[in-house]
Formats: sequence, C-alpha cells, structure tokens
Amino acid sequence: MHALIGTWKMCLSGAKEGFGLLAAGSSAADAVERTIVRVEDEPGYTSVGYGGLPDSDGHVMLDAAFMDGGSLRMGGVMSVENVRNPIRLARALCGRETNCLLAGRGAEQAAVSFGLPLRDMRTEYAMDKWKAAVPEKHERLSAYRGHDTVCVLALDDAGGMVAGTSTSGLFMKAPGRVGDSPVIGSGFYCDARYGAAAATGLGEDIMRGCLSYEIVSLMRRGAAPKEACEEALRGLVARKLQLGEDEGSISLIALSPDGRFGAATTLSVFPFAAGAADEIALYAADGRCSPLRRVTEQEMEGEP
Ligand code: SD4
Repeated sequence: MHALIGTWKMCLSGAKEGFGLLAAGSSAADAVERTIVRVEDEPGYTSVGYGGLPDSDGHVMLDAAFMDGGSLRMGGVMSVENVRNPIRLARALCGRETNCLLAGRGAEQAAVSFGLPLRDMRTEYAMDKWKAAVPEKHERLSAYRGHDTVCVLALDDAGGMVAGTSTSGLFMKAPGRVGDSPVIGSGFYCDARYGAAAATGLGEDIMRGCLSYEIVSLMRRGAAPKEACEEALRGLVARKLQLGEDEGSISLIALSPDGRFGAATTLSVFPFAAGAADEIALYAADGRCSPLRRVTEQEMEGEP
C-alpha cells in the first residue's frame, strides 16, 4: 500500500509527481522531497521557498523539516536564507544523531557542505509587497489567505512513512521568528507504527497544543486519522475559547500506516491533495467536520 497527503491546492501537481514515484516503487522519503521541491521552486506560491514573502526586515527566511517514521529521526532548518530547497537540506540533516536541527548561518553553511544549491529567494513581486506593507498593520500576525505551509505525509509499499514541511512563515514576521513548521511534535510528527501528522496555520497556536504529536498519539490509541485530527483540534480550540480567544486558523492532516488519510480545520474550507493505492485527487475539509469531499480545482478557485 502507498499513500500521500499534502496541504493546500498548491501542492496538487507536485503531489501527483510524488504519488507517481510511490506507485513506481520509490520511497516515501523521495515522494515527500519531490512534492515539496515542486512547491518550493514555484515563484507564484508566496508562502514557500522561492517567492516566499519576507519578514519585516525584507529577508525571506525559511523553515523546513523532514522526519523518518521508521527511525524517529528528524532533520530541520529554521530562519535559513538563500537555500534554494530547504526541504532537501532538512532531509540531508535527518539521520544525524546530533546537530540535526540548524538555524540561520549554520544551516546555510550545512547547505554548502552538502553541495545544495543556493539562490536569492526574493522575487520582485515579494519585495514589492514588502515595500507596500505598513509594519503597524502586521503587528498582529495572521495566517492569511494564500500564506500557507506545504506539509506532506507519505507511505510507501515497504511500510516506510515520512513527514515533511516547508514554509517562509508569516509575511512581516519579526526577524528571527520561527513557527511550528520545523518544530517536532507541533508542525509535524511521524511514527511508522502509528501514523503521521502535520499542521498549517498560525504556528504560535499550533505549538500550544503540540498538535501533530497529539494526533499521532490518538492514532496510537486507535483513532482513525480524521477522528484524530478532529479531536486534537477540538481540544485546543475548546481551551482557546475558554480563555476568551477566537478559534484561530489551524488546519491538520494525518495518514495511517494502512493508507487512510484524514484532515480537520477551523476554516470554512481547507483544500488538500490526497491519494491511496491508485489515484490522487483534490479534497476539501471544512470547519464543521463534515465528511471529506472530493473537489475540483475550479471549485477551489481563489483558495490557496
Ligand atoms: C508558521 N505554520 O510559520 C506556519 C505558517 C502557515 O498557514 O502554515 N500558515 O506559523
């Protein structure tokens, strides 16, 4: 059995390639990397890799992570600049016993030592957006429409499971700000015995609930992927409401070792690509926990 799930409509074409690799017998690791590299290389996606929107200083600072569910090893980078494919760097760091999570300059040096390509990640469009931005308006950061992390979970025919994430974080974030995406247990988690999970949305909230670890724990205790996503989300949202906060902007995905996938969201619609066995397609979850429905790209026009 092989399966793959990835956040947002933007990953659909990459996910088709990743899924094709799985169908041809490749590893979950290769499928995750391929899917995410496709999103990172696309300048039109302003939330991931090349073309990502900058921080308040005008720097495009990237976070990424890669976790192997067989060994429970992870690699990650945070606040890295000028690395063309942060997910490839995260994967290269995965497997190290120490020094597997690197920030800033050290991460860039590691990219050079691995021979990974560097690139100026700023596009004219992103810098124009930054010049036009009013810093005060961005004091309260939000995971606004079109600013989303790519998270991919894959299962291969040999039972291997991998989780990967890549993001430029939030537009106009404070220099040095890191979200959930490279933080194990929050932005992603993968244990091939029980399943994999990942999150997108406001990282500061996602980290408060360690949501990805929570989902995998629920699957360990027998929950199906969709149920686990819904229960983890419900728990954090209930607490936020109790504290007088709004429910926030959080979307979650999960995959089980037998190829079932699930998702949950606080949004009115959360598109994602998913497939098991023979076909990959676009689906949507909604904030009312309705059954996941298959959708077309046209129906999701205007959604990230
Ligand atoms: C972050 N979780 O840096 C990321 C951003 C994101 O939808 O996923 N936005 O907090």
